[in-house]
Amino acid sequence: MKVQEVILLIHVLAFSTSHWVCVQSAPIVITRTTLRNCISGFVAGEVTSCCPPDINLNGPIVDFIPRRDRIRNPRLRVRKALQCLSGHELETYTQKLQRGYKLMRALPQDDPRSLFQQNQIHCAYGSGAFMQDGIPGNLTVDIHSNWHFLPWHRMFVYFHEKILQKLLNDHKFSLHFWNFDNGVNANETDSYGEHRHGPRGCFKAGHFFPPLYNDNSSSTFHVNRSIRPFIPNLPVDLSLRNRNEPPLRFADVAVPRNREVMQRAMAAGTIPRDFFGIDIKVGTTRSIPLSDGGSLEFLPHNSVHRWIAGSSSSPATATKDPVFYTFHANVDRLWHVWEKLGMNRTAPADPDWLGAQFLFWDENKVLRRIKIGDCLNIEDFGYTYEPVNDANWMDSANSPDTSPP
Ligand SMILES: [Cu+2]
Repeated sequence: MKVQEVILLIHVLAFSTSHWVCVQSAPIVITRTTLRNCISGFVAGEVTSCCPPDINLNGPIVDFIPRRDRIRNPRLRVRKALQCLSGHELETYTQKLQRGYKLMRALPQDDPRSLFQQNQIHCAYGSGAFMQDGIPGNLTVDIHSNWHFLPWHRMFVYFHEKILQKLLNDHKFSLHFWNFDNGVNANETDSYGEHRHGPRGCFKAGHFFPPLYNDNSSSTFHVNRSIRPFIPNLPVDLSLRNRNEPPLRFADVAVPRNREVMQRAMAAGTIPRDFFGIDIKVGTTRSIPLSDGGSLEFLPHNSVHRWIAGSSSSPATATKDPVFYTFHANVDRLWHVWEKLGMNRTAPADPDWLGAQFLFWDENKVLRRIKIGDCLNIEDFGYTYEPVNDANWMDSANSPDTSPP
């Protein structure tokens, strides 16, 4: 064999080897078998028990069709900033939200739409209760600290919102968001320079715990939180790395620090891993270090969980608190805002991310199968976000004490 032929053969072998490796890699796909094989999970030092009841595992599995909502209702629903609601609109929204959670709490515990089961599904996906199908080694699935985080939570909040719509008999109901990243009041905008999206939308600081969720006589209340949400005029602290840190950081300290955290989280762009987190595929072990998550998940998302504390500190219990869903609507919005910032900020093109599939129960208790590749455009779900001084933190300078470890 001539030298050139040997070189050619090496190239062919190398190509087919890399191709073979490529064919072997596969996205995480959750099936009915995954749900049936659910085991006890383990998270935050505790064993969890959050598998779905058998009663919910039969019945059809229906594919989520992107744009179906859009075709039925061409007008996009608008998820608004809670701090910008006022007057009649605030009154109506408060009544609806409280009624929605009252009904959700009153559903039987084995109804997948009950608040109890909404927490169970997040717990199961987030505590290693689901194992990867069809491979040896009992490898588990996780939706935190990796690239599943943003799309999985987009889907979860979407189905949660559909359940509220069904319970309220109002298909136009939108789950408004806690605009925790926005510490700029209208009368303060000048001191922070120009705004990227121009003077439209709501300009009001949204960094206080939403009062709508703090009324202890209402269904939107949750008892197991730290004292922080109850302290008047205390902004959320997006730089919180330890839930036991002293609770008091008033606006003069918190606002510049929060802006730095936001700027750092959203500046990530050219490498999808930085914003979305590490990849997890079939055969990849569950990622435990929090720092494996993307920049938006790491800080500010994890810090808001720590700041609320109590149930919010663990994936096994965080979704018992109705504030979780408005908080995560804002995380979802920030992913959307990040894409609008441009400059190579695009989603991963890896087929093992795009092809990953999850199962959720919809508003009719039907299991729905949804792929990450079908959830990249919020308008396909029929909703959009109110512009609210988006990205006002992009002009913030970084300081060393908010940098990741
Ligand atoms: Cu979560």
